[in-house]
Amino acid sequence: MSDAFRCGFIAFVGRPNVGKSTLTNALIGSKISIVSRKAQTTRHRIHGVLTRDHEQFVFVDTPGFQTRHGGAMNRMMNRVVTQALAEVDVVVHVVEAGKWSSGDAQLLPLLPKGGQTILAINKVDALKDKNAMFAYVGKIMAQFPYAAVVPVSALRGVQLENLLTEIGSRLPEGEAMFEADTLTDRPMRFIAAELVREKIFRLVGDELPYGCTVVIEQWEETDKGARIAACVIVERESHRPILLGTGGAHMKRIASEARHDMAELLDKPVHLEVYIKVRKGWSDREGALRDLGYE
Ligand code: GDP
Ligand code: MG
Ligand code: K
Repeated sequence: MSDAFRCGFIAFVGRPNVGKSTLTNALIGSKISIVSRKAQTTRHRIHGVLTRDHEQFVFVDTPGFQTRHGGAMNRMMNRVVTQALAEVDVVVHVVEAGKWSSGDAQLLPLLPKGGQTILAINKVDALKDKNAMFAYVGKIMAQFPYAAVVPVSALRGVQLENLLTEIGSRLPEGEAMFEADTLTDRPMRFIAAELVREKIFRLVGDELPYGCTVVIEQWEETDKGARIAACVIVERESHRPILLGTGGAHMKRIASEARHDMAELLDKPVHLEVYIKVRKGWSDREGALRDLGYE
């Protein structure tokens, strides 16, 4: 293997409760290191970045797999997931040692088969019969051509280095995409704004002809929680009711979903206030941009 620096996107997938969150958090560490983007844009939502001497691991969130919707919706979800997974460099399929259910099997058709999918068998600490592991692995390997298999315990921190090595060796050679360790709140503010924008786009994107800009105007964070205020800037007065929805229903939903995501990202309760400002033709004016915190 060459000494070249490697950098790429990694997605963890698996049915609920296998330990995906615990595992990614154990790998990334508790600190959120999402930082100024050096280059390249991504459609993925970034969960966290781990930078080491020879690799930068960019862990991304993929759309949820578990859906209770029927046929057509399911097919569409699957298409979205398949597409998202095809765009990352390494997929880690997380399963639970000794347990294999239909929820695990359902994922198999969606996983990329080009040698970039790794099987992580989590919770080995909880496995009673260690000898059963061999048969368990054999059964799974017969169903999918995984590039590597790594038994781990996210909870106890077992074999995590090994998992990182397997992932790292499959990342493409290339420069780091993110600054290594600038832990300011600026990138977090940027991400928070993006979260609000994403919710707006999903809910009323079709109806907002000029889109909108989201600016985080207040950010107060303690160990116990965060108080965040986001201002949505639209071009015209007529865009305000579109954003609000009947009885403010759209805005409530946007704020509630964004708040949920922010709380998960920051790992603490979030109080989020979202309000709308109309600023005609603001995007044309450089001064206005500076006022709004854009350099
Ligand atoms: P996710 O739904 O896949 O994100 O799963 P979570 O990370 O939320 O974990 C689900 C449950 O499994 C939690 O109660 C975790 O504490 C537990 N868990 C995660 N990893 C391990 C592990 O390595 N060993 C054991 N014994 N429990 C684990
Ligand atoms: Mg989770
Ligand atoms: K998350």
